[in-house]
Amino acid sequence: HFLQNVIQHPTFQEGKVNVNFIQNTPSLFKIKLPQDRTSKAVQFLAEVSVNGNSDVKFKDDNKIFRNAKVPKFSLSSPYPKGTKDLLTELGPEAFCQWLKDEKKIHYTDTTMRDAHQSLLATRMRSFDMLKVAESFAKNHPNTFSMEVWGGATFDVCLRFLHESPWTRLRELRKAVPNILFQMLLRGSNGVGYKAYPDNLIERFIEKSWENGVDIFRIFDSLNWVKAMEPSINYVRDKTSGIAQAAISYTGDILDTNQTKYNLKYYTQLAKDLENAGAHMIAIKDMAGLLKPYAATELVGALKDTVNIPIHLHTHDTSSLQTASYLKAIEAGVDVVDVALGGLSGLTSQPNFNAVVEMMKYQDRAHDFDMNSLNQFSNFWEDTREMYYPFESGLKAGTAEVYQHEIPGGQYSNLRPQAIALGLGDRFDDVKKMYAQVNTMFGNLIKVTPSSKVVGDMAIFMVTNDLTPEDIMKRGESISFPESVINFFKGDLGQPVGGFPKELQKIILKNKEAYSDRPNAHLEPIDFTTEYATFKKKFQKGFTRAIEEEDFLSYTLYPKVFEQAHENYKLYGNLALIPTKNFFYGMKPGEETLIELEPGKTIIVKLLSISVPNKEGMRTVFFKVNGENRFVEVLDAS
Ligand code: 3PY
Ligand code: ZN
Repeated sequence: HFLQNVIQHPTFQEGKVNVNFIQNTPSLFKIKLPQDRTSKAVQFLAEVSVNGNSDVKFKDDNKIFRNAKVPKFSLSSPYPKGTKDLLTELGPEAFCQWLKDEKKIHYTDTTMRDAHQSLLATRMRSFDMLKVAESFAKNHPNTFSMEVWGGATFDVCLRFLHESPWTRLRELRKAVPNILFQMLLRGSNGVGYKAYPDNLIERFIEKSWENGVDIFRIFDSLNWVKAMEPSINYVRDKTSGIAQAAISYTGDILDTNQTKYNLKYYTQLAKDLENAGAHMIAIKDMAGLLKPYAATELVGALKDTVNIPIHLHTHDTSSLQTASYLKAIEAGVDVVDVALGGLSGLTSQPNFNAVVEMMKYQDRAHDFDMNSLNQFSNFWEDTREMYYPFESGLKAGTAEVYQHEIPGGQYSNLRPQAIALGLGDRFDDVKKMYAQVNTMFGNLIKVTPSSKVVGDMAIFMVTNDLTPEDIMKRGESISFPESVINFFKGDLGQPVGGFPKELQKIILKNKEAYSDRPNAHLEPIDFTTEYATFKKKFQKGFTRAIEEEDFLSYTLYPKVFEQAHENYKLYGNLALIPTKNFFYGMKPGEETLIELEPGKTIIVKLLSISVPNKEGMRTVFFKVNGENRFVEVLDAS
């Protein structure tokens, strides 16, 4: 807009610009923003049609999308009762007892969180989720829970999709009032990559519950119980939801040479988490390393150790994990995480539809209408087409995962990260280096954010052609990535068995390390004054009342929030734009419908796009609800 003002200014057009032109022409900074919702939406469509969406790194103009069909349901019929109703009726303790007594195997559907985080770099938009949510809730109320929030979705939702994660949660809750909602919480790291003040985590949990989360899956990226304890307590004290504490699984308990993370380590960890107040235990197999026979051992041992339900999570990177589910189910696991077929497999969760079929006619079978469940799989398979720029490129299961141990949720990000740094052809080296860095760092639990530290270091070493020996020999003169320095300082907590001392000295140089909780070093948030300051700063430009939830987003991700706010001022609520148009704009002759609010839909037809004029401006002509409109856009190419 600023550039448009410059180009259209008479001084500029007459060619009389001097060095002080910008400084002496304050009117250049008066940016006229489209005011009403329709104009904002049309402005966005014009810009993305001319310049593309900057998040889409390559576009296939010949791509044909299929129309994703929402499985049939009755708008007017009431929602069948589900687990959410049961939790409300029983409360968390009795609910967990009910679950333990259930003979049937239960299923958590991760489609709207981990599945797309792990396959499509977390880009799934609320628009597509909301299309199908009510239908799913009415057709499959016997689903144990839906993981719909947390992990990387919070950040990506704001940063790349320009949506409010809170609005997503609230809208989904309205559409699905009957099935438990689950979120992934990184303990003291919240939904971020670093430690946050305790009182921020506390408020975040309380607000997440108020907006619709029922089950909080709490983990720590180093399996440090001390770091999970506060979150477990906040869920217990501030909500009527379920505190599910996760043991993050790495290595192979069947390998007798691996003594660090053995069966005893995991059972003790589970016992400690039960003692810390967890209502349920999750086995969080983030990289998909829990092989079938190991699942028998682990689940069996955990069942003997704790008195609370066990929930198993895995990623099918190797393609072996359905077998692990079978063994875990035989060993008495209570719930398993699955994703609807179209978004399952590989770095995502095992296939919901196939696992239900596997259990048919067996003692622990859980009845699902397969015809309907398959339609939901097809919905996602068709919808997925629109997200093609974000596919990870992995085409088949890979047993390499047992060597590199890269979490499924990281894999789909690490590849684009490597490509962006010019290491596209060296991704094999990055994977190998990831394993070497893990060994150098003392064999870590690798899950967000500790996995990011290992990834950052691997990329740093490959980029600079460094070997582990180089680091040990000449590390004193190397400046390491910030995330690596902070990690060795203790900013993510303490790893099992401590830090490798020699390497810690090399990396920290003169910096002091500490070993208590990182959160203890952080000033608490002063909610009263900081929220008031925030409101003053941001209320202008919001077409709705600003809320404490916005303040929480800002406190967790200040820069990302500011950028999202700028976008909101320019384009309004982008979550309302259909996905195809959001990523690829419109072609001449194309028509789209935008529902600005229930009952208020605009019909937008793009008529034509002019060639650029001398200043590079294109005029985009539309028909909006039958009326002609045009928008000028600077062609940035
Ligand atoms: C996350 O923290 O986002 C994860 O999915 C970890 O596995
Ligand atoms: Zn996962």
